[in-house]
Amino acid sequence: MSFSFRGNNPVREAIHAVFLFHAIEAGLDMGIVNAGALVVYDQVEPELRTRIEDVVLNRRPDAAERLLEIAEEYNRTGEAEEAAAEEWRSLPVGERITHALVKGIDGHVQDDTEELRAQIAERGGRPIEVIEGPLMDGMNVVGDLFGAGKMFLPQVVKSARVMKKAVAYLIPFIEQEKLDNPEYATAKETNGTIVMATVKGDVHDIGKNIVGVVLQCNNYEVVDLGVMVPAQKILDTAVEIGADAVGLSGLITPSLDEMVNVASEMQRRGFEVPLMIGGATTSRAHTAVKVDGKYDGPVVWVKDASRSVPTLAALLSDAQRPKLLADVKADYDSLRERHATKHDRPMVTLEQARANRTPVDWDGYVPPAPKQPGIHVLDDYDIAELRAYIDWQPFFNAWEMKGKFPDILNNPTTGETARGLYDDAQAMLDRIVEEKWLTAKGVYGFFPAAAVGDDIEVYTDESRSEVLTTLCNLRQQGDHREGVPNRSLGDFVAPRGTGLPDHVGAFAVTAGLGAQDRILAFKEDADDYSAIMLEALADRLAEAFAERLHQRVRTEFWGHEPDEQLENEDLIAEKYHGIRPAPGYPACPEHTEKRTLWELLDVQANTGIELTESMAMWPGAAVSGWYFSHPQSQYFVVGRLGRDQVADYAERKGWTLAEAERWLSPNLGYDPED
Ligand code: B12
Repeated sequence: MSFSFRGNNPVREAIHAVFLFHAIEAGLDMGIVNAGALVVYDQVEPELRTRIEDVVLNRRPDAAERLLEIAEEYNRTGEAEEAAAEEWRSLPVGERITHALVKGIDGHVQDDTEELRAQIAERGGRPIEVIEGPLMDGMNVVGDLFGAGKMFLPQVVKSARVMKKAVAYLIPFIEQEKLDNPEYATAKETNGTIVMATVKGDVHDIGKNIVGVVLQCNNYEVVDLGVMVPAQKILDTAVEIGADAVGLSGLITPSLDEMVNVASEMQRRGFEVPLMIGGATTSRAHTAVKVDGKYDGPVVWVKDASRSVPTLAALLSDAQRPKLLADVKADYDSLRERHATKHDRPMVTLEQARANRTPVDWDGYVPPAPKQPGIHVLDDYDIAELRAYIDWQPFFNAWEMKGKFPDILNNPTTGETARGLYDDAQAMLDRIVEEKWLTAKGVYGFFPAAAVGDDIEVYTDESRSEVLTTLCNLRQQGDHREGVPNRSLGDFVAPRGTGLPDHVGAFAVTAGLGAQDRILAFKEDADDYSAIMLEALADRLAEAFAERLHQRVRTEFWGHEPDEQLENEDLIAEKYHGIRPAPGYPACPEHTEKRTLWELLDVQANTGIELTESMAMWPGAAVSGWYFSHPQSQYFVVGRLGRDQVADYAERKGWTLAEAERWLSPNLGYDPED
């Protein structure tokens, strides 16, 4: 039997909820339902629920007729609600604009802006008044609600889209007015101007973009220079436009040094404006210990988009600045003090750590031979397949939506926004797949290998007589309690001395090819919401690609777990044997190992993914790493390193000690200057 209900129909949602409830009761897999469209079973009105259950559970012969009967009534209610939803269209135009801004509705924005502009022009007013009046009033409401935690980031970004579209519509009129009346060519009134950039060598964009939109919503002028921006360009631009602040972003640890460099350059060039630091890899502690001392002007680490507005507002306000800076100074002083004692925590020598390696019994172990030895390219991988492997939790995190997925969809406070966001993501994914917005490419390979000390030798062929390359690994040096090993990735490959024919794998994948042009097009169309959404989805698909590929590696390509059968939740929970640590992640924090990986798999030629000088991958939506098949292999945190290991590592990499200390700086367990 089939029913057809229009649009986002309440009856259809209720049927979904009731059906799902009984399907789960019956032990059916949940993955088939679009959770974004769900209402909760308990919330379905009892009479409607009974009639749906009559159909779903086949309880009475006239069940279908009775459901259709009640559905008619609900449809009428739905229509009344829709009519009410459109009622705001009869408000005066100024109020309509405020309503559209607060609700993030961009469908009528051009018509309404034009109507208001014409009205204002008729009484001799100027187009800028549309911005300074109703648009700013609306954005102030948005800013206040966001600041008070009553509005959530996705809604704010949608509001910004309405604002930007209205402003984009007005710009030609404002420009024309300036030509007609040169005395009007004065600067726009804003709360201040900030130059923002992701530092040289880093490609991370999404966090900075979110912050940019939120600041713009609060009437700050944001000059966003994009990604991989050298210090000189950031600072030249700041001088050129008379910026009131500079904001830096970064995703990976090598960017931390570049931020220190920008701060030093600001000092050298005599800047005084505040420097704001943000991005996944940054921290209060790093800002306090490494950046703050390099620049005499204010240096403030900002946790997230919601903190960016009050922080910038305080930095630019003569009344609030002294207190903010005093608080920051007290906080940074205590962080520096704590950092100074950090090195006092006990560590063992490299020799002791090596003696406490992961106990693996190689006797009788039979290393699994790869089913597909050598290098394999995955050109244009099916994104429709990857979609099912998406881990949605980080997607909601990126949009600052707190709570666990999928519960977040039914959260009483945030559920509505979360569902809207999820529906928008699904709709965009449909288009990504159908219209081929993105191309996913990958390369993977398996190589004969053996552990030699902490490192892993990779051989040219199965004769294992010639070393092709060496993967350098670090080892934990914390003083662990009895029975807890000091691990290194090298522990998970059979040592050369065992003579066992073990292997190691490598991969690099991207789902970001083609993303940039479309992201730019969205930005040009004043649609940051879709631009950020696409970036977030490309990142999710890259991660899903890594997950799916690893699954196929375990079950087919290397084939060490041929019988594994896991659902997506189990994959996310890593309930399988074997690991895929990525250079930069805590078990292998040293980023230059990506160079070795690039050479081994000829990544650039095979996939188009490039490595920047800071070892970031471009396109940004990319993941690369190693495969280990041993059932005891596990993720761990290398943590702090002693001078002995850093010196040893420098020798193995053919580096000077200073070079090693630079690349390992976030992990140093000592101060190189001591
Ligand atoms: C999602 C994610 C990814 C995604 C997307 C990355 C991308 N293109 O941006 C994917 C899966 C592709 C990925 C890949 C990698 N990742 Co990653 N990733 C993450 C994760 C889980 C979340 C980062 C994120 O996007 N957060 C959401 C955004 C919105 O938040 P945000 O960037 O922090 O921005 C907010 C604030 O920081 C602040 N902010 C940001 N910028 C600015 C600027 C200013 C001026 C201000 C005021 C505020 C501000 O406001 C923002 C909004 O609230 C983090 C771990 C974590 N929990 O942070 C690891 C993490 C960042 N990744 C890491 C690593 C190592 C990698 C890889 C190198 C791994 C690899 N070998 O493949 C690659 C590198 C990718 C590349 N292109 O080079 C490390 C980085 C640390 C390090 N050792 O270098 C982390 C910290 C994980 C870890 N614990 O080791 N990653």
